[in-house]
Amino acid sequence: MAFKDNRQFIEALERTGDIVRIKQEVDWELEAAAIARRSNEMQGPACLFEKIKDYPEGFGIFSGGIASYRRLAIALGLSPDIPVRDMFAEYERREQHPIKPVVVKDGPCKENVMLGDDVDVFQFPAPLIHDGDGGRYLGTWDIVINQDPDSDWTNWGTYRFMLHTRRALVGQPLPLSHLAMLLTEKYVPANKPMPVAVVTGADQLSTLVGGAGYRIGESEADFAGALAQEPIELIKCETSDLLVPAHAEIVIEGEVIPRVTQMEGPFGEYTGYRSRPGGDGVICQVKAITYRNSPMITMVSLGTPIDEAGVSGGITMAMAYKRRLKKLGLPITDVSLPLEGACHVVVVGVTKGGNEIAQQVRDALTSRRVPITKIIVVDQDIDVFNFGEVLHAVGTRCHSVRGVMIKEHPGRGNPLTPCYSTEERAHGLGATALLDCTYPLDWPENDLPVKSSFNTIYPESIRQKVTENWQRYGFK
Ligand SMILES: Cc1cc2nc3c(=O)[nH]c(=O)nc-3n(C[C@H](O)[C@H](O)[C@H](O)COP(=O)(O)O)c2cc1C
Ligand SMILES: [Mn+2]
Repeated sequence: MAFKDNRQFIEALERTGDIVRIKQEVDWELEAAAIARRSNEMQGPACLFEKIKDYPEGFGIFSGGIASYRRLAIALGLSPDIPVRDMFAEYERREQHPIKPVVVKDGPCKENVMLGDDVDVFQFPAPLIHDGDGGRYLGTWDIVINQDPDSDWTNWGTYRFMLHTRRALVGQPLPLSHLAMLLTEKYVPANKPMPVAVVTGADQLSTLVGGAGYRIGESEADFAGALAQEPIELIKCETSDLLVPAHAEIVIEGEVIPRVTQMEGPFGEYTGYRSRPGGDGVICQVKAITYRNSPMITMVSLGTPIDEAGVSGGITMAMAYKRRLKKLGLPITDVSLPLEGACHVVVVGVTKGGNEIAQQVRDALTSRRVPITKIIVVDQDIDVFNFGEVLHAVGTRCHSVRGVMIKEHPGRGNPLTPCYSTEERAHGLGATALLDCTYPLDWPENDLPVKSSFNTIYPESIRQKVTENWQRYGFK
């Protein structure tokens, strides 16, 4: 079962005790985001802020919707307690069956329509998220929609957008994003404004796919349908032909103006740092705003792990990396990104290891610009989703000379990652350490140590007896 909107999802979170409804008035200026951040850092519940200072009753902020794998499981209609490995397997299965969206004539996002001179983005309680941010962000956990003028490809991406003036937002889609690519390759040469829609408060699965790295020509809406296991309902914009999720809370319709830039940022980034000053951002001239009654902005109070951006990166990057490695025929079991690593640490399980395979994994994963700084390759007896086991392997199986292989990647580094110097950031220089925890292939089988754990060093009969009698022994 999928949730059409955040309102249904919030009800589900209430049933499982995974959300706090905050009725007390909170300030859009830092307070709401600080509360959400603290809850994230305590691995606490999602937050629904129902009364925001300076704003009418009912204009709310919803944060932390899927800031844990438990809540992502709920969003996917799975048991909150499903093992992460099983959730990944189900996600991978669903992703293989994209479902095209359907277009509807009427939808809740049209309950209110603001047009022309009435347009005022300040009428919504856009939060100031971090002290030192360049402005108030209406778009963080959002979907920005644009269209290839030469085909039927519609792109969705999660890109942040900040309030600029009453009728303009400023955002920072990076040069390699599909939005920036369509803008610079198609609209700028034609000197035509590019229609966009900045959607805040779409359902969580649609927003999740906005942040996932699908390929040029692939429509994220089809993958949102895949995850929801039913078509996403879309509805036409008032001022363009773009189609937007019909159950979204707020839709900002606008145009990106070619070659016009304004100051955007700085911002506390997903790496967990404010790692660079503000810079040139694209301007979205707002032409209309449509919104639901009592609209809720979705906000990610981005920062140190774990928040919903980290969870979304954790699962979507693992899927993308696994696809890439499998395509190359590498003997992969599973891929995971420990959430605490802010998408910079990747663990890859292999059925057959050895240095050569580990290096092939590393080369495949770093062939494009990626945030990865550490790649850990483990044999298949290590559970890549159990970071205690992974660290045990790093400590005991990774030879500190033979097993650690470093490599620099000119032009492929992530300039937001603080380990890089100003010089490296300017040139996009990246570096990766490969931690090969696999046993060398030429070691004789009987030289391999026997792992001394309950599951590996006791005969099946004893394990069964112990498990069956567990409570009788006095354990709970
Ligand atoms: C919360 C959040 C905020 C993001 N903000 C930006 C951003 O401002 N600019 C950007 O280029 N990418 C941003 N990203 C990453 C993109 O969403 C991601 O690269 C995605 O693949 C972009 O879609 P595209 O591949 O269709 O361009 C953000 C991701 C998340 C989860
Ligand atoms: Mn895309």
